[in-house]
Amino acid sequence: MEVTYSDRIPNNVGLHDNRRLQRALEAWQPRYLDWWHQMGPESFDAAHVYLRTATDVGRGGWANFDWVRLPEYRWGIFLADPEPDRRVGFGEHRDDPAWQEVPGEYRNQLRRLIVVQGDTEPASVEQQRDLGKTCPSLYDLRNLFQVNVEEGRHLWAMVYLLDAHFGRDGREEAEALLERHAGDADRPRILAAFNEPTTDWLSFFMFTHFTDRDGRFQLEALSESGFDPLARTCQFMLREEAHHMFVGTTGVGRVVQRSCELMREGDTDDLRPLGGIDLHLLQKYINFHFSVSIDLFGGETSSNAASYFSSGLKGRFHERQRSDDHRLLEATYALTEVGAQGLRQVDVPALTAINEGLRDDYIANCQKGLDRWNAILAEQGIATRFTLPHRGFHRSIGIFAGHPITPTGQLVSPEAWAAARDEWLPTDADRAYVHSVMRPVVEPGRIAGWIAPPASGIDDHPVDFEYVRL
Ligand code: BYC
Repeated sequence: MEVTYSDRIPNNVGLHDNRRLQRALEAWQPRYLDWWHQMGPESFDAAHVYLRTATDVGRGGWANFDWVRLPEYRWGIFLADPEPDRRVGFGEHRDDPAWQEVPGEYRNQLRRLIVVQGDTEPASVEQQRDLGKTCPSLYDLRNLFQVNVEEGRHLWAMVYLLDAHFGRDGREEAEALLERHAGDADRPRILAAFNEPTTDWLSFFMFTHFTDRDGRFQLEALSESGFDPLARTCQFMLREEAHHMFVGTTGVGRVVQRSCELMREGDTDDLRPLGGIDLHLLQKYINFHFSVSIDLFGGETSSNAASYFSSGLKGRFHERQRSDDHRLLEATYALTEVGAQGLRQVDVPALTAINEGLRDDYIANCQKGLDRWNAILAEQGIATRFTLPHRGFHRSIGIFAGHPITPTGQLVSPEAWAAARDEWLPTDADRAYVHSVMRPVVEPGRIAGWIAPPASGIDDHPVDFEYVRL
């Protein structure tokens, strides 16, 4: 697919030959830029940021590094190259040619999936709007902006699908994506986790580790879609997404590293007098961000998810690499649910448990991050280990919602849960403390005292490179 980079909207979807679509997107572009000005990173419009920009989908083309002012970033529309003779990989239409146009009977479902996916992208930029003012280093500031501009591009990816394939209601949905806002009392974002503010950098690193990882797994499932333009869009988004999770996993890892150093230097677990973040506080942040993020997978059993799968719209993680019938006509799934005596397992049709299966794959992948953080603790000779809480802990969606389940998976009385809550989840005082150590550090090569420097810089530059020229 040829890339046109000189157009007002860089793209490899042949916009030039589709006047109607080009007009629709060019009409949306100034609204997007207004939204970016009002809701995107505050106070950094004039800064020159060392960013990567996609100019092509091929090797070498999608990561061009250069100095860019944020509002001048070239947000483009890029789909991964088509796969010749691609077929629907699962569900009732398995082995039919993949759809290039929206199948009429699935139009509403498909639009809903694209809108939910699209809604999260600008939401995260809104949530992170104020973070630049308290960056721990220029390296981190640059990474924040890289994540932000790419979430903006992912919004473009979904808006392209809406405009190209859903006519008038697609255009209306594209407008609405700029009208809902994270945490807005009247017009909030669709999914709950995208209405929580991200006001400190520890939350940002946790968010990019846990919540962006939900993004990865949802995009993986959508990249299996029988609707080929959606699959190809998501395939390309996934390349960019990897860096976002890298920012989170290494960011938390650097905090762990610094906390260990402070513990050894001060011979104490109490790091607050030293301006550090103690391990118990980190565990509380893990508990919070993990539980909020697993809510994003929806109900454990869901007729919506079953129908997305049967219709060929949204597959499972690595659908093509699985060796079953890809229809789930007979399969069952051992689901954990809440019984009168505690948690128990029941067999349910696997088709209804699609969300839970994706949540399983996600949880296994989250654990890898914890293993890395625990390896840092081990290297530093610290005996504490981080753990993921039980999937039933602190849930608001699905069968566990509102049940008093401890991080180790015990069903306890509501009173016992409430009494222990502050041991498990960040308190207002914890958050206030984290805020108090968030002071901006903007001299090249310098770093805040609560986090270790990164192991290496970006694009082969040293860590003390001036990644943002303020
Ligand atoms: N909060 O049938 P159910 C990302 C709603 S993140 C509020 O169990 P379903 C990113 C649900 O919408 C990835 N509401 O759910 C990360 C439904 O409402 P409707 C985003 C919720 O449909 C970081 C009702 O409850 N992409 O990319 O099986 C930075 C019944 O639910 C929640 C996607 O999510 C919730 N947590 O599954 C930037 C992929 N959960 O429709 C970006 C597309 C459920 O009856 N979305 N509800 O009014 C989907 O596949 C599905 O919509 C969901 C829900 C998996 C989210």
